[in-house]
Amino acid sequence: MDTATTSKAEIASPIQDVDDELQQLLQTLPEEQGWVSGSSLYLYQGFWYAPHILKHAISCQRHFQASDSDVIVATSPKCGTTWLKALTFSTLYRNQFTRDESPLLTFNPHRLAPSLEYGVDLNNPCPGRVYKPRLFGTHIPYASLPASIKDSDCKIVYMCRNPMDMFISFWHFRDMLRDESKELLSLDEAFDKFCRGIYFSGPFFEHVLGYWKASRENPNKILFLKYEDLKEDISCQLKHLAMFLGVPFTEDEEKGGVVEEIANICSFEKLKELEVNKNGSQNGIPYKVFFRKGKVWDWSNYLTPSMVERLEKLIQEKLDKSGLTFKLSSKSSKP
Ligand code: PAP
Repeated sequence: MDTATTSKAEIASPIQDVDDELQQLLQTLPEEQGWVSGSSLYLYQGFWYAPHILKHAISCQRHFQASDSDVIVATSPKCGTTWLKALTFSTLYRNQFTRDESPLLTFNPHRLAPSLEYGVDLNNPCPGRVYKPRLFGTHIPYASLPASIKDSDCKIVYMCRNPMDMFISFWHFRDMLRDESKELLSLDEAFDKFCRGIYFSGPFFEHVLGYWKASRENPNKILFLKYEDLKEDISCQLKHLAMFLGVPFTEDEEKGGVVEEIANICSFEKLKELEVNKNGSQNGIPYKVFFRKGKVWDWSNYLTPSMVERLEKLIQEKLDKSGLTFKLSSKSSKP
């Protein structure tokens, strides 16, 4: 893999046309109150968006041109996006820097694998240099991805997480980001909205199933990963990821501990303690909010038995016959 310097001739994301239409479009879309007072969500193509994200998502749908070599890290929010970006970046470009010079030590993973629907500058996606192949992130559901992503040979790595932990992570995330003058829905109220699919990027099951089905139809294009599996055996999952990306670890690399080095530098404990992630920020979002606990099954500290029952029923109903299961505790694999 080579690197190239920034070329201004590459496509920019022309947001102006969408800006002009957005207000009119919003008036035609179903609207719901978000989880924080004063915020609104709009239903576009079956999924809920905040207006500023919808604007970029539509622009991306219209203008983003994927290359066959691109890699897209796709997730539903709070399913391990930051972790997967770090792992994919470190695996793809591992021969371009030594471990102690890794850009991850000075840049948050969201800077190194910018998200399409947050207004990425395609002329200058990464700090300092353009890595090839290009690496982007997205929360856009499979059905709404730009046609060029679906039609090209670019690869998609999707990661999901059990919906109970995802919900708890998201509720805390909204709390950490909230302006002090705004109120967050109670856990009960937010849970009800979550179960009805109303949060940015929801509904959860439709998001996950869109990528799940696509990955079953085209396993060479879409790799489907689960947060819990990475927690259980990161080395095995990293090797799988590298193989899928077409950059398998060599025998020498495996013997030399490269897999473990990457797992280590991308670990929650390591990333959380870096200066950039403790004190840095991007677009007004402090990076520290992306590193809360990094644990599996934290939901058991928050959800009541009736909440668990409601979500378990939903899991069963939505995933029935899909072949997709979630590990909800150290013992179970549901449905
Ligand atoms: P995003 O989709 O908004 O980018 P994302 O990175 O998916 O967010 O969510 C953060 C969650 O991933 C947090 O989970 P928690 O609230 O349950 O703690 C965060 O702690 C966890 N996380 C971040 N980095 C890592 C990592 N390196 N390893 C494991 N989990 C991580």
